[in-house]
Amino acid sequence: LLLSCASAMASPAPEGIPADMPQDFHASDSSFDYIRRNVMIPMRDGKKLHTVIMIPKGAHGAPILLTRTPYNADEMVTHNISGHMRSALQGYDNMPDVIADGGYIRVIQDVRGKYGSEGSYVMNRPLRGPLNKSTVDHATDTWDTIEWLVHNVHESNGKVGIIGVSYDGFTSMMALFNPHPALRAVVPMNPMIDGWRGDDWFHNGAFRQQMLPYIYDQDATRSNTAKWWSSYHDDYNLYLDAVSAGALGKSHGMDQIGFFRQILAHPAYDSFWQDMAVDRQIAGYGLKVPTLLVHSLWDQEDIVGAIGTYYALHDRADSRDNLFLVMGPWNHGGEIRQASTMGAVRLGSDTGAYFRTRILEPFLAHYLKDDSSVPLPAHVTAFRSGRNEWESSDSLPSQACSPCTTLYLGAGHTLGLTKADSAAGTEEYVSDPSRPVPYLPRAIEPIAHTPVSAWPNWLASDQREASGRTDVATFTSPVLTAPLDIQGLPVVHLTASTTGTDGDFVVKLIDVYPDEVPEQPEMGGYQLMVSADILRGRYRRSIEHPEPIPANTPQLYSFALPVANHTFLPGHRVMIQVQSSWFPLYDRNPQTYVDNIFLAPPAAYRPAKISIDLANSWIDVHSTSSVANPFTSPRP
Ligand code: PG9
Repeated sequence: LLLSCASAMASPAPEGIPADMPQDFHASDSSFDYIRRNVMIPMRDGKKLHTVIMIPKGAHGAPILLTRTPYNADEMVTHNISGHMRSALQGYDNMPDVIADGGYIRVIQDVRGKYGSEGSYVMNRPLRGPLNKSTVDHATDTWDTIEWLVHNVHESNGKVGIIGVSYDGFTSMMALFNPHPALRAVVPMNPMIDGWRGDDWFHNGAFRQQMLPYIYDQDATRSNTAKWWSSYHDDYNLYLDAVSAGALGKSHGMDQIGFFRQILAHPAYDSFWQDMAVDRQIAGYGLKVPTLLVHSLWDQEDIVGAIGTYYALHDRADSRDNLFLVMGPWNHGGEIRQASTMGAVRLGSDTGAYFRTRILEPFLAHYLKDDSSVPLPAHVTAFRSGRNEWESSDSLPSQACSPCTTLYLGAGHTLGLTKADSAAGTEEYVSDPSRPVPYLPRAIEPIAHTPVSAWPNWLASDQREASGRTDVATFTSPVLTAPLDIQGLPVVHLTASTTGTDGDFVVKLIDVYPDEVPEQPEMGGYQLMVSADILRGRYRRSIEHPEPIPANTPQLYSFALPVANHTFLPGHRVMIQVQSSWFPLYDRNPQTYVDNIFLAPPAAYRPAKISIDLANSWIDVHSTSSVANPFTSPRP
């Protein structure tokens, strides 16, 4: 008897000595304030997805908050090993104050093909259709998961919310297609929606090459055991020496990775990207479940997703009641943390806590806790930077600029409300691909795309280094005497010629602080980007069908910048900067037209002289200022 008992407890001993490790170790959790279950949930195609379920002890009739992730479910709930659910939920994409204090059952699932889940991984796996001929996608996997949860988690009230940042915001969006009836609330935070137009992979056709390490780590192995390597301390040199993003990826063996091959094969906005764009898909489908989109105004990774989705839906009468949006002064995912500053900018209060307690918690309680008496937030809640105030309204202004203030580029590096005449001529600079404009000042910190670097806050970094370069054209307004309040999407109307046959145009709308800021001296003269983006010139007429730029011939480059909700305060100035590289975040444009920039040979990279036609260049901003001319109105 003794012998058989011992063999039941220990692992078999094929090597002649009993192993120390049991077959299946259970952490002792009698003192914990939660129960943790690790389950494999079967999907309709027979594959099982690894899912961690954290149930507050004694829970009864509690709602479920689900997150589906490619980032390791186990790790996300064991960041701090602790007997307290509040501490265990300190890891990535968790909010202990909302989830643990709110009494939710927390469920985190590895998406198929990642970490503990079976099946194969496909980056941003498309919905079933032209790009996915299988029987499963994230929509079916979510449906199957919720079906299992409501039948097997007896402590729940049968109501499920799905929530997550970025990729986990993308998987949250996917739950909206043929949603399970138990799905009652969806919260895509900084969701990855359109990888070509402005989320992680490209912005208007310019490739975000510092995503290569992400693709390598995520897509080479199931559990991210192969790690990106570099023999450079400074990414600027790494990417410059590699010549093109395609060459760098290939030198790392990335042509073994399916998604890298797809990127190389689809530099333009063809059907591959169009059919993957979730805003286009949801626009055709409608919003059937209450959804709170969360947007960060300084989102360095997915600055288009939430707003693109909002605009895709807000004209559909059947979707309006379910559509909620909050936008705040955050970087990517900043809303789930303490957020009383955005980089160097002080915000006057913890805007992350405001979002969680005033918007997210009531939204979740209203739909998930049988308590419809909790008042809902407004359909749109937006932080107004500059004034540092929250505003609420029924909707965002339409994408057409009305009422509109036009900021005209002028001679002598000026910016104003009067259109320059043809005598103003051109503003010129030489863009040299052998010395591209860095997106961060290199002398302060080598540019590295790692979480410890300046990356998370770079969109709010001081632009004065760039304004002093001869390859950046800078236009500055007079000092404001009244506030200039802007809202919505600024639209660039830039007319320029180049001596090359291709080229990029980066346009930045900047708030220049007064030379002296007594309450925060280091902000004196600070140049804060309020909205900025890049357009690859070959896509100026069609993002689907690129074409060369005729050399020395003025062309119109018109594109929308990311949404802003900002007040330029009296004493500040408005600045616009124009440049032709943003390196190494974006791959260099060789400035000589080649079919595929990923494969551009070294000889194609040539300097080009850019001439901006001042009489035909401006930015339209949707303005809510009460005064006609904030540069001349008497100071209030
Ligand atoms: N921005 C990241 C990402 C999302 C989707 C695809 C690729 C990258 C993220 O933070 O998850």
